Amino acid sequence: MLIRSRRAHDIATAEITPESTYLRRREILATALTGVATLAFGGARDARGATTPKPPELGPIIESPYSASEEPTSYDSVTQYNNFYEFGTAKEDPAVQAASFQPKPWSVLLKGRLKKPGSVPLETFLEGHALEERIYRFRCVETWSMVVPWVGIPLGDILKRFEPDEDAKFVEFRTLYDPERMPGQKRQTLEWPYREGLRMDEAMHPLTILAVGLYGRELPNQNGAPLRLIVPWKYGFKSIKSITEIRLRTRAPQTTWSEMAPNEYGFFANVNPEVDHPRWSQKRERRLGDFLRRPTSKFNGYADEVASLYAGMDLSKDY
Ligand SMILES: Nc1nc2c(c(=O)[nH]1)N[C@H]1C(S)=C(S)[C@@H](COP(=O)(O)O)O[C@H]1N2
Ligand SMILES: [Mo]
Repeated sequence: MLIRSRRAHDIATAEITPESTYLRRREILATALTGVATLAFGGARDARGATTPKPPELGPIIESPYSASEEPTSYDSVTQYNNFYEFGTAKEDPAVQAASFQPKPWSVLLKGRLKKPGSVPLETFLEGHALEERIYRFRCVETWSMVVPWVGIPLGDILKRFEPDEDAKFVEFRTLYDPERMPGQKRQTLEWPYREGLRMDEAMHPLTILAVGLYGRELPNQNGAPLRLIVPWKYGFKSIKSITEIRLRTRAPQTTWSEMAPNEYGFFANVNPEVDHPRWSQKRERRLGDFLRRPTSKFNGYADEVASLYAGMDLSKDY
């Protein structure tokens, strides 16, 4: 018990990078990016000097009407300031430690309360669906946010193909478990594999997508290649990366962060500036690249679309 709660505390603390450290890193980054070699490679140079080529461009993509109108955060910020504990716990780790990860071939196991379960190769899984670019606001539970041109497919469209039955009330997602390919899993920083969950109506909501790319290219490894969840009205930790298993369930699944620190992270994790995180306020956020903070909006600005899903619930209890 003691070990467990200490571990959860250490990790929860590691989730926040002090802003002074972060701002200093950005200065270093800005200096590194003036290097001509970086530009010649057409890739990004991270804070430790590693150069990673950009992933291949995706085929035809349609623009989504769900896109936000804000200015997107730079490609470099989106791909060099990440949370992905499978590749290290510091924000600049994944860009370096995931560089040699091979996300293909890949298949996703669909199981549970489905009439057509099975193991489906990524390509088959995506067949017949148009790729959409959706510029979404993305808010991490920590004090930072960004605006990302994700490329993906509505999760609901995909689930329908595998025919959920009437008892399907929740969806559970799991990340790949393979410590040889994901070295962070050799350490007990989290209970592996990373797990997340949505209620069925959240999963079927048209804002929820399975993302396979960003900025018109395949997903960089550090952002969850080859496919990850995006639920734009929830905190970033719901957006599980490198998914290998999707299971339809009757009851709510256990999720990684609410298991580690239940008083800090709940199942719903809707962006809610009115409810403080036990260790910091959630009233304001810093857009990556900005200097000043801005007020955080309820449901991350998507209240018109999703507030009705939670009618009658006390969102300070169901956080
Ligand atoms: N498998 C896995 N998925 C994950 C995480 C993780 O550590 N492992 N971190 C989560 C958290 S806390 C955040 S804020 C987002 C960050 O996504 P980004 O790196 O693309 O910005 O990924 C989420 N998905
Ligand atoms: Mo996060």
